[in-house]
Amino acid sequence: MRKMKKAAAYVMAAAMMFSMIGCGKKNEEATSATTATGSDAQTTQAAVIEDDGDWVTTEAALPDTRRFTIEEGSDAIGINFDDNDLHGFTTFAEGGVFDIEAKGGACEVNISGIGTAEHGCQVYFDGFAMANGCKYRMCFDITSSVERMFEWRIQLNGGDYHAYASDRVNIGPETVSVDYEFTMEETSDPAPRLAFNLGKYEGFEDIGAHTVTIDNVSLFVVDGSNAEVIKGCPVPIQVKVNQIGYKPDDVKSVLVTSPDDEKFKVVNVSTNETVYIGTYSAAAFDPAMGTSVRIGDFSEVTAPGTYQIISSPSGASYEFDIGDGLYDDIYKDVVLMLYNQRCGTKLEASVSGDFAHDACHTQEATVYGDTSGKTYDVSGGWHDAGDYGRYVVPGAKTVEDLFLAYEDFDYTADDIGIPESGNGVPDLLDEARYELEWMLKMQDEATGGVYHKVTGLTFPGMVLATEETEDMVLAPISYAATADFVAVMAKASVNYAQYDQAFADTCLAAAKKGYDFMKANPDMGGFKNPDEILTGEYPDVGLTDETFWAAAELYLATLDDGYLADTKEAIDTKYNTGLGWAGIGGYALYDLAKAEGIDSGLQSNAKEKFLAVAHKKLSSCQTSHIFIGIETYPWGSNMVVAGDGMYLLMASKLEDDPAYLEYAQKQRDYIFGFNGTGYCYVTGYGDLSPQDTHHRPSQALGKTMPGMLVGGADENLEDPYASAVLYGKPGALAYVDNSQSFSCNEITIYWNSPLIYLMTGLQ
Ligand code: 9MR
Ligand code: ZN
Repeated sequence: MRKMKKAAAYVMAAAMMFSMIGCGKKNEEATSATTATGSDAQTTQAAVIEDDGDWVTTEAALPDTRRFTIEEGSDAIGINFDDNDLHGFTTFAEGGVFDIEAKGGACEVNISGIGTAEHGCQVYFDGFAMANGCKYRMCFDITSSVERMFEWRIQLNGGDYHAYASDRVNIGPETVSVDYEFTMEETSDPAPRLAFNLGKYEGFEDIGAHTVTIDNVSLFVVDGSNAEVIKGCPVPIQVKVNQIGYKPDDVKSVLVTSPDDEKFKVVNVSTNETVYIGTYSAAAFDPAMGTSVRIGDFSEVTAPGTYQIISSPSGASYEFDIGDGLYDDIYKDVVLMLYNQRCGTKLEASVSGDFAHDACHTQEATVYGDTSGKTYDVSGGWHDAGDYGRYVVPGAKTVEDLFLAYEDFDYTADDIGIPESGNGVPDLLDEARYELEWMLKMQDEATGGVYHKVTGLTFPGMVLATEETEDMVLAPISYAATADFVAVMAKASVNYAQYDQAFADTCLAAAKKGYDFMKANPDMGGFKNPDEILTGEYPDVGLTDETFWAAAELYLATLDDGYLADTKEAIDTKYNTGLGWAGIGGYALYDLAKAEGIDSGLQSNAKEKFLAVAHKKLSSCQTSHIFIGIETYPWGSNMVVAGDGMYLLMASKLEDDPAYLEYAQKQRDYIFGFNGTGYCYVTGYGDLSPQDTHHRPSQALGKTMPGMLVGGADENLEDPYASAVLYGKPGALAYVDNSQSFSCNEITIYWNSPLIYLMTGLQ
């Protein structure tokens, strides 16, 4: 396997390399004979072949979809509200009570409460760019029905939200015309935010209801002569492969996102010799890619080595390997990522390197809305994602994925490198137990219900975990958290029994107690953040799958008739059959389908239902131009792709069809570079991988933690940075490697976990 290398000018290098390969080079030695595993590789396939010499490679050029150019004497923002339209002006609140309206040719802000911070009432505008070296003039007119002070800012829209330019201004009934000239000294920003902070300032008490009117907002380019050209997203490489590599016997495909390439060759990088020439499939237009794509097959190349595809005329792919054991290092890092996300404990430098830290978030938490002052120890568990919240719902999904990887592949490795390695318990179970011990603390002793999450009231700045010292708050008990808790605790009682019977008993008792809570509260509905809690919500209104999963796992753990009856009833209701954090019915179906010695009608019903979904997924993969199950790209699309790969592997356990394995590998290939953007979506690996993730430890330290799977393409452009730089991109290309883009470039425990399952199964 190959760790990340410096991405060079591959296309050019490839073109030069070709001239070195030259025509008519003699077929000297074969690059390799058969593979070490004794696969059926044939010497002829790996042999150097005659190059036909007819190769043209030009630099790929996709249209530049940048939205913003700097034109001297023009407005980067120019809005006068004369048409009574807000033109994208909108609000953010932290405790503030207010609204905005375009009225009388201006933007009117009606405030009845200023909230708890300067940005307690914020009016903002996104959708412009700021270029380094450019001289701007910020102008607007403003009045307020009462005398007050406020601050306007043009700020980084993420991270520490620091201002590029700002000023505090006293306003009142008389119109104030702000006119402020400045030069953008910092790195160009394609997606800053203009904010009017009309909230609470120190020494500034609530001033009662008032109206602020904003008009004639202009950010004028005074002098653009030194302005840097703002770069859009890099042009994706046209020729895409799995950058980590293939096992000798894998079906191997290359994707070219251009209709013009007819043929490609596979070149051994260390010898510069061509080992295979292939022709592409016919061009097919792929709407999600926004272009025609062609597929080349080079499965015949089986000899271990490092290769590159040269495609005519689109150029070269990144390098990739063929061989065994290519995934050993990346697998470890993908698993260790969970260790690195551990909360409430010291992270050892021997495991975490630069990401080691002392125990974080050890402060006791209060229950939201409880004024008694009672606090609870809910330390432990994994940080969910780029934020430090600990949420039961996605935590349970992660634990289940680890359980399945352990169960389905009998994966008992005890040497992954966590502190528990070598303790005689499989590391995947040790890692899962870290979350389970925390989840046990999240159960309310009195009722058996489970608190939805523990976080601060708001997300912290981009600080280290030990620096989030805000009060911890337990969000209300939710039905989804309780049901997910029940399911994984019930399963834990089975999986840990042979290692620690006492722990297994604790888990089962907790599961039963949680189930009683569910029975007593069937109509709780989905979780909603209380007004003051602004951290991740994980809302889910469809709870039939959660009910089903909880009952099924309790039945499997106990074979009790009561749980059996509930499971039988639940399995025939309508529910989501996914493997997500919200739709989880697939887990229930699968665990029943693969179980032995259970009610046979239930088992076959589950198997039939699970396989029906798997058949659909398989056929979506088979009809997809790029062999993947998804057609649309939601937030966290990489989780769905990894999850589809997982689904296919699970199906292969229930039904014999080699296509399952082949297409599970295709989902893997997508994750590692066989995709629209050409990114290997796991940090630290491949030639092109995310380097600027939305992940507080990485941002605070200025380096990227390895082994993290990012969310990936999100066609809905769900953050301001993405909407600025990805505007107009087709869904499969809607990805940007920037920490401000939390909808593309965040990481989570439950995006890594299906990848852990997939990689465990494919190794
Ligand atoms: O992964 C979640 C995604 O499916 C949702 O669309 C999104 C918005 O609700 O939230 C994502 O989860 C985030 C969570 O709310 C807070 N921690 C970071 C998660 C990943 O972005
Ligand atoms: Zn922590």
